Amino acid sequence: MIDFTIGNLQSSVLVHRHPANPILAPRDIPYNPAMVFNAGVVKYQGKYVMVFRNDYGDEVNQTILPHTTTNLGLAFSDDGVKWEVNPFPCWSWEDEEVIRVYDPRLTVIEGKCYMCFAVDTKHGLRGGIAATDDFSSFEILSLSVPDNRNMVLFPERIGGKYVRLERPFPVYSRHGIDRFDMWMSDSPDLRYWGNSKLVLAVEQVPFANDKIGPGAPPIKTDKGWLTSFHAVDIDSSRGKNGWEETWKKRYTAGIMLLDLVDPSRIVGMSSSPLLAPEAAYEIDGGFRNHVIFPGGMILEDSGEVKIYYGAADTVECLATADVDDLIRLCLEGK
Ligand code: BMA
Repeated sequence: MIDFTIGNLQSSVLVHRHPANPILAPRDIPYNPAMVFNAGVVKYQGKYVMVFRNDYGDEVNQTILPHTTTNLGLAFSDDGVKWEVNPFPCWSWEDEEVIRVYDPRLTVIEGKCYMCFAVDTKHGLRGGIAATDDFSSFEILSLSVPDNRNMVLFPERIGGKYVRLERPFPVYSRHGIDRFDMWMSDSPDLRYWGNSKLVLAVEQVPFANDKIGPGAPPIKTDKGWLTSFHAVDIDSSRGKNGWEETWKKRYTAGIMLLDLVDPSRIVGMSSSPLLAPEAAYEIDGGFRNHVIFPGGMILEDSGEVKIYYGAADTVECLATADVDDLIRLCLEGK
């Protein structure tokens, strides 16, 4: 039960929405799209590569909900802003047990590309990790037990181990309500995961009263691993706010710094959201308005950080910020 509401939230003045937003929308997709969002983005072999979530249905409009059928699409870019979409989806996993794969996150480690993803199965929600060379075939390396998702990989081994952030769904000890936190596990080979630790609890985030989860894969800075997360607050007075009958949640993006050597240790965190829903494409006309869901973060040589996020579960957007500003935000806690 939610015992307090969060109220009005604003984005940090240090982050800038790109004027080309939304940078990818259903109109850009050459096959059966309805909502194009929650993408993973990396720089790989000289190009920006995006794998995005495409939800589609037989009949899509604002009164008939999409049939939550999902595939993953692929797009390439030379500048990270203008995207060329491949003519076909790159992955939908056909298996008796699998309902759909969604919310991809990409990380390049030692020159190889890995994709974390969520899988709805008939027996629970699993977090997966796959390796790919060409974004058309994916070798599944590991699948968690239910319920876990929002996995992201760090872009290098730490202390010799691969490390991931993740978000399990602890129902029993959290009294069956959404009080979900961010965790971390490590692995010698990306297949076997253990040594799990709590990283950030939802009650440590002043702009969440519901749940949090990892956002984009962390980027390395000299002050720590710069890491985004999504934070959810519920206000039961919210009513219809999108295509569904009611949508009481709001998703914002937070930012924090994790220790370079022991990333389960938080070095600093901004006490306000980095991005809160404000732009028209975030608050109006979407499937679920007031949702910002970061899934990709790229540090450019210039110090610019590109932050890719799904908006309103309907389109994909880009915001930018200076890396030193983001570090300061975390260290000053504001
Ligand atoms: C979460 C996930 C995300 C989605 C968000 C808002 O639980 O399903 O894929 O963007 O809800 O609907």
